Amino acid sequence: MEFLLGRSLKNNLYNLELESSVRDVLKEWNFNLEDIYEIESDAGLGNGGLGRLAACFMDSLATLNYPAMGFSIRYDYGLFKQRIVDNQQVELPDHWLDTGETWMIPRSDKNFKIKLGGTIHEEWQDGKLRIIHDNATTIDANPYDVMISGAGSEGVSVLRLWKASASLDFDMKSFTQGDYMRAMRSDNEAEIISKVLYPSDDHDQGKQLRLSQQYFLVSASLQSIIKDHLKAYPSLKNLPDVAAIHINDTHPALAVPELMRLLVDVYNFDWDTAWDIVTRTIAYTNHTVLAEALEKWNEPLVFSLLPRIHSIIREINRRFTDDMRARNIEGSKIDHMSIISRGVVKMANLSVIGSHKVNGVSALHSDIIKNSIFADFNAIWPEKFTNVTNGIAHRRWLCQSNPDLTSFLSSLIGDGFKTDAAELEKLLKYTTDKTVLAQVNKIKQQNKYDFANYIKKTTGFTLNPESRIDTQIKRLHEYKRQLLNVLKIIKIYLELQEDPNKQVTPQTFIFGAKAAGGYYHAKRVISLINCISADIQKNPKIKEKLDVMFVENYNVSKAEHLYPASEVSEQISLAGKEASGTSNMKFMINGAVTLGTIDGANVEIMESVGNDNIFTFGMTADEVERVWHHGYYATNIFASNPEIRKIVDALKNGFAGESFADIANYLVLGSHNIADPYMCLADYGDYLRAHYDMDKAYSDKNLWAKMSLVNIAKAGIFSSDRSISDYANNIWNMKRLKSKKPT
Ligand code: DL6
Repeated sequence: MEFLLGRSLKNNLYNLELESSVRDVLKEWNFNLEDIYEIESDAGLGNGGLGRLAACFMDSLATLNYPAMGFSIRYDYGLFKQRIVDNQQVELPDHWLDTGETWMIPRSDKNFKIKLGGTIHEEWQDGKLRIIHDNATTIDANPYDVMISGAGSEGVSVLRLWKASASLDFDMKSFTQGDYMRAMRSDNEAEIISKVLYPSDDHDQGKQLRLSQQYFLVSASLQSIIKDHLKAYPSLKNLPDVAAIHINDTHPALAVPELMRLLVDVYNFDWDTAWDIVTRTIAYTNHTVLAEALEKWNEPLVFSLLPRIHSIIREINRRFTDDMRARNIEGSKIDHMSIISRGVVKMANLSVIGSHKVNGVSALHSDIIKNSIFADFNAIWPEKFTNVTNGIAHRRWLCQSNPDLTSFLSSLIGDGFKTDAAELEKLLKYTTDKTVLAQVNKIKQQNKYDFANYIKKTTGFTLNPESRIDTQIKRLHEYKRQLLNVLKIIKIYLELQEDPNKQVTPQTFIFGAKAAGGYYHAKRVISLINCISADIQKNPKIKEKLDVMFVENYNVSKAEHLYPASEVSEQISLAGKEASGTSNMKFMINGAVTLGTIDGANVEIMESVGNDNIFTFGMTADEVERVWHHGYYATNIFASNPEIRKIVDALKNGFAGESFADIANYLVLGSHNIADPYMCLADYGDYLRAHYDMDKAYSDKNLWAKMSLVNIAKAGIFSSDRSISDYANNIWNMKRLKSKKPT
């Protein structure tokens, strides 16, 4: 459902090795290529990490010559534009198609029809019992292809985006009967399906329109895959041998019953053969363990919107539960694993049952899904569960966005790391070379100056490039605990208010985050950050030592400016809750040092750089579970810690004239006396300890540069090239195409 592409011009010119020729030609016409880049709107067809991961994968698939297509929706409006007005988030529509349309090739030869609503019944036709779908609303799916070039390869990944329109047949019927209004209405009803991306991440929306979008996407995409397959092969029997369909979280989980429908109803396969084809073709990645993000649909809604799909899901579930009973599995476990129970359709269970492989996105997360949400499935099908740690397109996130660092690395170890990120390890031999370390610091310092200029030019905010840049950029969510970072900032702020001459490392805390429009708490944290920032601006003496900046409308393009300039990477989710995280990898490859919990891919970062080159703190995932079960008593921590009491009082008194008593209460009392479920106060003390350890290391420039270089050197395994090779080898059973290019 999501591909968070950002801009495409720079990526394509880079991958096609055209950047310098285009720059030269533009110069002749008095244009600057960088200015041209800035004109392009970000394609914000995704919310956050999940969508950006998919975009990175398209780049790696093309670069590694794996023939692949992505399918999504051509949302007229991508993720909303964020404005901060009176320190609060305001959501505005994102008209990305203004420039985004440039990249799309309409494929009017590949339209498909999708049926929603109506009723089904069986009818004998030519001696065969057929399913007849009556009174459905038919919608056309019109494809628009976006080509994503590979770097140094001939590969091109195709991203097919479906636009919904009223089916001509349907309109014409109404028109010819003189029912103009009805025809117009159907036009609008159809088009609304591809109108807007749901701006919610790690949270289930559960709206009818969202279910229509999901079915629209999977039905159009599967029809397209089948049509292409049947051009090359006489039957769909060999589909699993030559194709792999990967569902990115549960959003496209309807692919399981829809492929069954196409095989059984349209291509006349018997159930067992069809099920064998489906389960050998489809694989599923889980991207979250948060209960509120696991999609569930009310069965009556599925029945009324997708009557045939509903009957197929029921049959899949009947066969599955029969099988479980035959294996003598306990009733309560069967209920827990079943797809439909108590009037609810559980998309994660449908995805597990319909896939041959299920993976988590970091080693820790994959363990957690095996031992918690999918433990019962894992007991029956242990071979189904595996891990593929996430990765990032390092060419975009290092080579394109940090050119000075990249050319310095090339001067040390050659260009090989651009296509084989593992070669970054060659840098390890320079970790004691003082000249190299000094250059690492110098490049970071220059990037900080460039960033400060960019911020001044684009926002008017004055940022001290000599201060340490400490950054937390990701969606705003309670579990990611931007609030914990804010508590630390308030502590430093209170100390400086008490003693403005106190010696502290000058530091600028940067936040970039969008909150889902209806997520009250997250929006309050955004206001809090902005109010603290506004407060500090009024006090120039404090601003020299402590500053806070909120980057409005954080998106892929802004991220490309932020990573090269950042020195500290804040990765402070409650352990066990962040499936992987990918900003941690982008910071690392740009030489920032992680200050993080033992969560998601931070664990693998810690293992690869070693404990000396990362600052970790807080409860482990097991400890979190234990505390949660024994009861989390925030009031006790509050009562016994005067520092926390001061911070809570400061929240109540407020910043920039606004009280944050609601957040103070959330931390200590919570609603219904359940305080902050993400337990900020429990990790606060150790977070501060790690912060001061980091302060100490930062004061030694040579040591910090060494840590930075080790992080860069060890970032190779977090390239999405490695993730894609893992998927290809362990899940898709897929070979790279041979390049026709002479080597
Ligand atoms: O796997 C990509 C990304 C992870 O890095 C994040 O840790 C995880 O929170 C995110 N998951 C989602 C789930 N969304 N929904 N629904 O965005 O996936």
